[in-house]
Order: sequence, then structure tokens, then C-alpha cells
Amino acid sequence: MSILANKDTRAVIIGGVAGVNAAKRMAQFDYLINRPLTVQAFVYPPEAGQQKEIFRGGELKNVTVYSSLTPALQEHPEINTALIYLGASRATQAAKEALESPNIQLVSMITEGVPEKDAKRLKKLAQQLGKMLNGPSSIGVMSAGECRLGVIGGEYRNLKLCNLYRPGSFGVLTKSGGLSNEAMWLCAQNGDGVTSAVAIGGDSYPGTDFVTYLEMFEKDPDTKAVVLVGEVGGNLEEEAAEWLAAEPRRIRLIAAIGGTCQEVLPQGMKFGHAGAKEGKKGAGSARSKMNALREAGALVPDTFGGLSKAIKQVYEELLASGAIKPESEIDEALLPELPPSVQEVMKQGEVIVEPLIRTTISDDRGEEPRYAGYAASELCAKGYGIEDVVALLWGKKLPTREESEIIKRIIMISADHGPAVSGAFGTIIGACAGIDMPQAVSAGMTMIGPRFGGAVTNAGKYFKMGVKEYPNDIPGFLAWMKKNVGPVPGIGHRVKSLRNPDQRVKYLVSYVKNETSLHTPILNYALEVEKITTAKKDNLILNVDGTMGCILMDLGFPEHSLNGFFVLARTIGMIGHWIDQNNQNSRLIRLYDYLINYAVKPERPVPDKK
Ligand code: Q5B
Repeated sequence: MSILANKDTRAVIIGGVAGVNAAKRMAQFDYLINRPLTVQAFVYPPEAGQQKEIFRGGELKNVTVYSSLTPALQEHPEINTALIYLGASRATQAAKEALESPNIQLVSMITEGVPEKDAKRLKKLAQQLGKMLNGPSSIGVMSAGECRLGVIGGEYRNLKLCNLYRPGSFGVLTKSGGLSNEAMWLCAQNGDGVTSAVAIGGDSYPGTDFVTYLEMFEKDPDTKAVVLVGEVGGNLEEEAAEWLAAEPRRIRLIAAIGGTCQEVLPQGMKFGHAGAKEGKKGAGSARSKMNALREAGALVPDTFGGLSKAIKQVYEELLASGAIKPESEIDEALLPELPPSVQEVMKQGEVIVEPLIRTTISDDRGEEPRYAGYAASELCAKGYGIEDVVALLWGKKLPTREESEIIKRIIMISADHGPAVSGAFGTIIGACAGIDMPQAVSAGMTMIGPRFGGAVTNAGKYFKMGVKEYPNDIPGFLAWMKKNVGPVPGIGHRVKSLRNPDQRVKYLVSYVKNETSLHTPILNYALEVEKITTAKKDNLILNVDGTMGCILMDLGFPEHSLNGFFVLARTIGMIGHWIDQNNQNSRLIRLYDYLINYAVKPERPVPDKK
């Protein structure tokens, strides 16, 4: 048997990340002893509706997060235990609510720093309602072979080493979580292991005291002895001594008290636990607690180190008296191993996993992202700019200063072209319809295509082809394009023409040709094409897409990256338009009738259906 938690225990965890981590550890224990999942639900309003993935061995279970306790308990009437994993500011209210829930019989709180007045109120409430409140500051409860509440017991291997997969004969009571693990280990090494272990928490006012748990152990026929690890401060150990002395007890009590070192340290010094702060030589000191327990009949070693011997002695006496039958040990090899994660098995070199994707540009596995091998912060520190990051991530090489200046100008010059163009207009319509920024900007983005902004890649591609296939035959190139492609990408503009030149194009061409040493065979070729097309029609100029495509191709960027420059640059403009419309609280756009030519049939009667 056990106290507090058993095979029927089903828990709700109230809290976020720490609670989920505890649930994962609890599920490991469930797997070890082959019991159903202990944690049935989480309550954590910020993540309500989510499902947390909990592995019970290799089996994946989805545990729902609820916004509050009421729906969690409605959907899981089997829940009888609540574990509080919230910060001190919200833990008291959560514990109160849990205690007041009819089905919940036990509340265990890991929360540290619960105000003493709150702890006292919770304790009173639990007593009034006849419920158990363990903690605050408790690592949890372990009932060997039955149930684990919280992370008590430590890692999976330790659960096996402490024989926690099956009950023994020793109860364990501690304040400290760490010492509860230590005490369970000592019981396994020097005795036959534990029935239940309870860490009551190191606060001045724990929800439940040692005596209450001693009473419970006394009533549990499987518990033959209790190992109590107390500490300086408070009077819970003295109360335990009084309880032991009050009448003959069935269980043996072994006690170790930490804090005798306080005798040689300055008075008033506080130890790790909130409750471990009183006494030097008098009441509350480790020495007086040891004496009281000894006088009451407990076996009290002089130091913690003597605990092994004391446990062994009591175990052998219980064996000799026939109170305990020797445990037939389970072959540890028969206990289940936790299935290793893919990462672990890969580390051992025992499995080959075909990668799902391959990347050649960036790596975030170190302390910070590296772009083509260069740490982002180092690029900043050495004066590189966004244009260099673009070149690294799109072209995988660091541009020269001269090349960076060209890229920078390309992005600057194509960032926006007013509200009338398809992309900006799309975003503006979205913004006016109240659409959020990412969606409104992507409405504008969808306009980027063969006619608007998305001709950069094909301009670079076909002008490069022209250089190669028709170096001295532009009419031949144009004829081939007409036959095989259609309008030459990068040529033509709705409003710009020879008479109304596109200054962006003029500037870029002039900058690249006159202020840099870039070799520009593709741009030169496109300018020759422009001479022919504008002779036919004066708006068939080399447009901004075409100019960008040629220069970027001359810079050596991968062909399929080129449209990315327009997408990147114009995103800046589209975001600007979205912000602008929102700043103005713009109204929903509806086209005026006079902007639409209704080339429809006149109104007429609907014929009868045949
Ligand atoms: N014709 C851009 O056309 C536009 C011809 C051609 C041979 C050509 C057209 C085109 C290629 C795609 C391209 C990028 C659709 C443009 C940009 C960014 C922007 C936008 C902004 C910004 C304009 C009339 C006559 C027809 C056609 C012939 C036209 N283009 N012939 N090669 N490339 N270009 N797009 O004015 O004999 O009458 O039947 O598709 O490079 O998007 O500011 O607005 O920053 O936002 O509507 O600059 O040129 O003329 O299509 O009615 O054609 O010209 O065959 O001949 P239009 P269309 P015909 S830059």
C-alpha cells in the first residue's frame, strides 16, 4: 500500500512549462510501472486549447490544456489530485480553487515563496474541507510501484536504482526535495525500498506536518518503518517526537536532522529553506530535535552519514522478526528502458536518418545565426549592411564594397513606386478593408508577376541568352522572343517612355557604368535591344525590372534569385502603404460606378424554367 498517491491517482497540473516538464517525468514513471498516464489535464489560461505532447515510453499522448479548472474537471471526472506549478502570485488562488473542487482530495504545491499568511489560510481551508494539502515548496510525492506526483525521484535511471518500480517497507518524510531522493536511495540500498516518500517542503508553514503523515504511515500495514529527514528550525520534528512517545507505535522511526553545523556558525543565520532559520542551542536547534526524537524512541544517527547504517539495522531487525519478508529482486534487465530519442540513437551512430531537407545558406545551431558561415553580430560589428546579408543568403558570397553599393541602390530605388501600381494598390485595398499587415502586404505581393515587378528574373535570363545566342543579331533575338516567349521581359512601361524617361533606370545605368568597374555585358546588350524596341514604340524602354535583372545577372546572382530583389524592396513600400492607410483610418474602398464600364445585357425578364 501507499499513502497519498496510488494507482487510482489521476492528476491535473495547474501551470505552464514547469508543469509540462513535470508531466513528462511523471509519464516516464507511468511507463516504468506500466500504469495509465497520471496527468489527465493541464490548466493554464495563456495556452488554453493547446494539447501538450507527453510520451509514455514510445507512446505519444496528447493532454489538453484548459482555461480553468471547472471545464478540466467536467471533462475528466476521474481527476482526484491537483499539482500546482504556478508562480507565487497566482498559486494560492489556484490551490484554493483546487481544494474547493469536490473531486480533488489532494493538492500538492511546488511553488516557492508563497506568503506565510496565504500558506496558513490554505492549510486551514484544507483542514476544514478534510482535504490533503502538501507543500508549498514540495517536490512531490512518490508511491513506489503506484504513482509519482512531480519530479520526485529524479531521472529515469535513478527510479530503477531506488527500486521505485515496486513497493518496499520504508516510508520517507523529508522537507527537502533533494534529500527525499537521497533517503529513497538509502532505503533501497540498505533496506527493501520505500512504500511512499513525501517531501513536505521547507517553508515555515507547510500544508501538512510530519505528524499527520506519520499517522498515515502508521495505518499503512506495508510501511514498517519511516525515515524522517528533518532540519533546524520550526518544531515539526519535536511534534513527531511527541507523537512517537505518546503511545506504542507499530512503525519504527529513524530520523536524521540537518543543521548541527549551526552550532559553530553565527546565530540567526538562515539556511536554504525558508523554515530553516531558528535555534542555536535551544528549541528548534538540530541538537534539541535529535535529543527529543531519541528520547521518544527513534533511532537517530549522529550525522546524516549514519543514516545508511541505521536503516540497515532496522531492516535486519524487521527481517529477523519476520515483519518483513525478503524481497525477491526483479531482474533489472527485465525493466523497460526508456525508448531513446532519435537524436540519442544518432549520437551513438546506431541509426541512419535520411535528412528531410538540406540547407546550404544558414545555421542556427550555435549561439547565434550564421549566414553562409559568418556570425550575424560579427557582420554588424565589421560594418556590413543589409545588402551584404542579402548577397550572403541569396548568393552565398560576400560582395565587394563596390558590389554592395550597387545592390543597396537597386533595393533603394525599387522600394516603392507610388500608390497607383498594382502591388501598392492591392495592399491599399486590403488595408482599407481592415486586413492585417501580413495579409494586406501579401495581397500586394500576389500582384508581382510577369507584367508587374516579376519580370526581373526572366529579363536577366533572356538577355543573358541573347548575349550568348544572338550576340550581334538583336532582330534575331527579338524574333526568337516573339515566337517563343511573347513580350520581352524587362522592356516596356505603362507610363514611362523615351519622352518621359524612368529616372530610376537612368540613374542605375549611369551609376553602374560610370561609378563602378562592374563588367556589364548583359546590361549593354539590353540597352542595344532598347534602341530597337523604342524605335518601334517609344514606351518600349528598358524598364526597372529589366535594368535590375541585367545588373544582378552581371553581378553573378543566381538567375532564380532575381525577382527576389523586387519582392524584397517592394515589401518595404507595401508595408509603408499599409501603415499610411491605417494612420489615416482609411475607409473601405468601393469602386464608383463611373469607373466601371458595365458592358452587360440590359435588364430583362427571367424566362420560365423549361
Ligand atoms: N509591347 C509592362 O504594357 C507592360 C512589349 C511589347 C515587345 C515588350 C508591357 C510588358 C514586359 C513585362 C515587364 C515590368 C505590361 C514592367 C514594373 C514595375 C513598375 C511598374 C509601374 C514599378 C506594359 C502594347 C504594345 C503591343 C505589345 C507591345 C509591349 N511590351 N513588345 N516587348 N516587352 N512588358 N514588366 O503599356 O503592336 O500594339 O500589339 O508586358 O517588363 O512592373 O511603375 O507601373 O516600379 O512599380 O500595357 O515600374 O510592356 O502595353 O501590353 O498593351 O502592349 O506594345 O506587343 O504591341 P502596356 P500592352 P501591339 S516595370
